[in-house]
Amino acid sequence: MPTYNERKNISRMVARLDEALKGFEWEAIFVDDNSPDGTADEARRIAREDSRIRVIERIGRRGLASAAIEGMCAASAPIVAVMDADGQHDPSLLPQMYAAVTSGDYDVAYASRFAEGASTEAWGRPDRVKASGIANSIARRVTGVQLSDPMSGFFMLPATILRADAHRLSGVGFKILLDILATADEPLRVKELPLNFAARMEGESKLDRTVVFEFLIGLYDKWLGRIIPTRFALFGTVGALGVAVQFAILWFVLSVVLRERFVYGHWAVGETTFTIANTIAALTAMTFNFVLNNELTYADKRLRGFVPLVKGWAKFALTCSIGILSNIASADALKRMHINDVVAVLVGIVLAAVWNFALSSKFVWGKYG
Ligand SMILES: Nc1nc2c(ncn2[C@@H]2O[C@H](COP(=O)(O)OP(=O)(O)O)[C@@H](O)[C@H]2O)c(=O)[nH]1
Ligand SMILES: [Mg+2]
Repeated sequence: MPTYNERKNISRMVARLDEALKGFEWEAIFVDDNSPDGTADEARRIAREDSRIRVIERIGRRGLASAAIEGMCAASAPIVAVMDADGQHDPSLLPQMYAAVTSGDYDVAYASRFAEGASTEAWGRPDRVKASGIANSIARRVTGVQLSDPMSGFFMLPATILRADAHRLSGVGFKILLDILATADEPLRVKELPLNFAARMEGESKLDRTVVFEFLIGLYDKWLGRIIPTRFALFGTVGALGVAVQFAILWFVLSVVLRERFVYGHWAVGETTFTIANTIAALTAMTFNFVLNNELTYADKRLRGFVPLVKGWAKFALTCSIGILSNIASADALKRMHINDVVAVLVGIVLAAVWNFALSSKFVWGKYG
């Protein structure tokens, strides 16, 4: 069970598992991303009295998919399941799932919110029901996985199948079941069970805000992630937005604030004014890139708090300034070799992007950065 701020739900979850799994030998692993509400402490408190309960506490990491993968890999049981810790997934389906995956007829069993006999009424979130429906149909088209609810987060499979593919799972954004199904070389035989998807017991959804973004990232990762790594694609997209920001600020300062005319591709200003305006624009664009990368590209390693943010920004600025030098130097060199100016500039940009990405992912958002 991946958890983030589920403190109040842990003991209820354990009690419900105990009830649902009477007659089974089981272990439950909570994979907590250092939740500020003390979820891990609560789980450890229970674990001290019940050795079937274990806790993996990850520091400086975020992410539902990677938490699920790590939890499953840490299990010693031959059959593993993933479920939410907030009570939305009914544990009484676990024995049916177990029967399916041990029958020899199925490789995976999962609980569908949209199968015949399932319901999402108690969820109380028609907006999310609709969003999930749309996401599911896109996911089916892209991955070719034909299930009524490939985005389900409640499933069971033999640990051997999971371990065989674990190194190829993307672990970002995507719903993990879909990832497993899309990654497997041989199509997996899937048993679908109808789920009455409940409202969460306590606390609030973490996925409401990011669900669309995470979904798009997940699709990209499966689609083109092997050609251009997802994180680099995000970094590059943010960088391209930064270009637009720089131009917008430059235009704002020169045309709007200073009311300078723009004729034949030039602002009618002195060199110093232009340099100052462009410096302001470049610094703003860089700060914009830093903030966006911190929010999106490195959401799982996000820097928080005033001091870490200022330090991160300074390191990002240093990285980018070296990137700029290599950008200009390489373009100059190519130009001297009589390569087309536009190509020379583009090569410079790509080189700088790779440099900035490689350095800032270690130096700004890296663990020891
Ligand atoms: N470890 C970990 N668990 C998470 C994270 N985000 C969500 N979860 C857990 O994943 C489960 C599903 O998340 P939830 O917010 O309920 O999503 P929703 O059901 O789609 O609204 C819950 O048990 C969450 O506590 C995360 O970043 N890390
Ligand atoms: Mg939930």
